[in-house]
Amino acid sequence: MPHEQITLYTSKLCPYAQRTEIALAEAGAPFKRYEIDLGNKPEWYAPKVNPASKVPAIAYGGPDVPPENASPESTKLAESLILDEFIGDLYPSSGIVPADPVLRAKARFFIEIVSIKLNPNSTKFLHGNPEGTHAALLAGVDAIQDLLPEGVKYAVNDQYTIADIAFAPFWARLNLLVQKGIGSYKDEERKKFLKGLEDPKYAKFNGYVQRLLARESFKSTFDEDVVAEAFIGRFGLPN
Ligand SMILES: N[C@@H](CCC(=O)N[C@@H](CS)C(=O)NCC(=O)O)C(=O)O
Repeated sequence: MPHEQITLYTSKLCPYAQRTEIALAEAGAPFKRYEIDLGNKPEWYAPKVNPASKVPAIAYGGPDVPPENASPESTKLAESLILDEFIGDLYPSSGIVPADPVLRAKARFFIEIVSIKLNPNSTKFLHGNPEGTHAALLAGVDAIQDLLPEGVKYAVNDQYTIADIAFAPFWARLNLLVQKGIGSYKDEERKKFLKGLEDPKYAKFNGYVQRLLARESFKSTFDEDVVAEAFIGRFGLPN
């Protein structure tokens, strides 16, 4: 299938945007990358690209124009999970959207659990919200580990899919910030979380996340220093 041009509007800081960058890397899709400064978004971005004014967004097709001047002839698409599936549909050989309906449903279910059971606890934890305890965060880890099949590499089987893509950027940021002590949590909570994760009962989860963070498409789209610096700006220097 011939592919039309893809322009990705993204930000190195944003876990949602990294999802789409990973999907494009997995697909080996050529694309133009445009970094949006989230603290000072260009005034053309909402009217010309994404009315919600968020990253990621894609301009697909249309003439080859500078990203600042997106053509009305290109299709504008947004929402990281939708973009990941779109890229998987354009590039089925990437395997990121499982062809098998059962595996596809499992991948989507995994994403749902990450969105409901882990990410909100992670945000609360980082912000020092009283509900964001180490125990709540570990309960999110439990929920994910329970979904991981035994003896396979990734969330649904040995194939790396949209499920893994959806989770990796969020885990990477939490892991980075907790390891570096960046966040509004109490240090005691941080230590309890890290100690809890060392429990051998999390061997399956820990093996899984190690594979996620070692994946080339993840590494090539994650700028640890930029992310850490931005969060220091938000939360202050580590204790
Ligand atoms: N549900 C959206 C969330 C995207 C999102 O919240 N992106 C943030 C950056 S991480 C953003 O662009 N924020 C800009 C703003 O809200 O003004 C997705 O999955 O793509």
